[in-house]
Amino acid sequence: EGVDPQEYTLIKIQVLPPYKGRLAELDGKNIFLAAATLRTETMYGQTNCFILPEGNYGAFLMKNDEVFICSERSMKNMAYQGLTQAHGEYTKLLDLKGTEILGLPLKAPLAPFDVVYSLPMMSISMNKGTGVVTSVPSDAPDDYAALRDLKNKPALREKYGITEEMVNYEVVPIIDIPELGTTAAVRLCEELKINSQNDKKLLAEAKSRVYLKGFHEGVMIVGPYAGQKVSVAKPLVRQELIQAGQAAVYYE
Ligand code: A2H
Repeated sequence: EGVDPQEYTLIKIQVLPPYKGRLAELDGKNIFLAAATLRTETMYGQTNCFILPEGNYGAFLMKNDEVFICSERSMKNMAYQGLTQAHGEYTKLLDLKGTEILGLPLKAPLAPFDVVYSLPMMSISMNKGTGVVTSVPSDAPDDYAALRDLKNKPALREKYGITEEMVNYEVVPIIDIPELGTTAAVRLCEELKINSQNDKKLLAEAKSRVYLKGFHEGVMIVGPYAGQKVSVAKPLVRQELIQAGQAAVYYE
């Protein structure tokens, strides 16, 4: 961990009932995958949510009797940030393996789809954020590469019980970046000939190229801030989601 605190936005991605498997024990409660993002203004382009299959997650009781699914490490931090029912304490309702929460139907705030799914991603670190990563393949090279792997590899889907329908989502153009266009992550993955989500070095290069340019020169092309710069839209979208109860502030 670095010295500077990282300020994330937790996006509350709702698990749609009826709950199956071990989640059925939580019937009647609102369950959310709590995804940590630095790019709140990109939530208009969500096509799925990523989970580490081998990761250890928990279902935790939060304020308003909501349930968050995330890493226990992040829940320990959340307990000191006013998100749980008692300061410094948290209640774990279930231990969950990543594989148990794949293929869930979800409703993601601001996404243009009625339902998206939780899918496997191998490069998730359980030591940062919540271990839950919301997927915006238009602007995040890692997300595009991982979604493309699932689309192109039936064996990978079968291994995790993912159907073709769960990955049948087109990239949504949401931000125009000079020279990189409206689906910058796709463009860079092609230019750098990134073959899969395992191409770590090339993905790091793609990320650094899209990230800074997107923030400073990107212009929103969807939503209420269409025509405005990303740097302007970001805090506004964030505030809106927090006020609507669809997101929360999270530091680590
Ligand atoms: B970002 P930093 Cl559109 N493991 O959100 C791997 N990646 C993780 C993670 C974890 N445990 N937790 C969060 N992340 C991702 C959107 C996005 C993101 C876009 C473009 C770039 C981007 C949609 N995915 O991040 O290491 C999350 O993906 C590029 C840096 O803490 C989160 O923001 O700086 C970002 O990495 C946090 O990365």
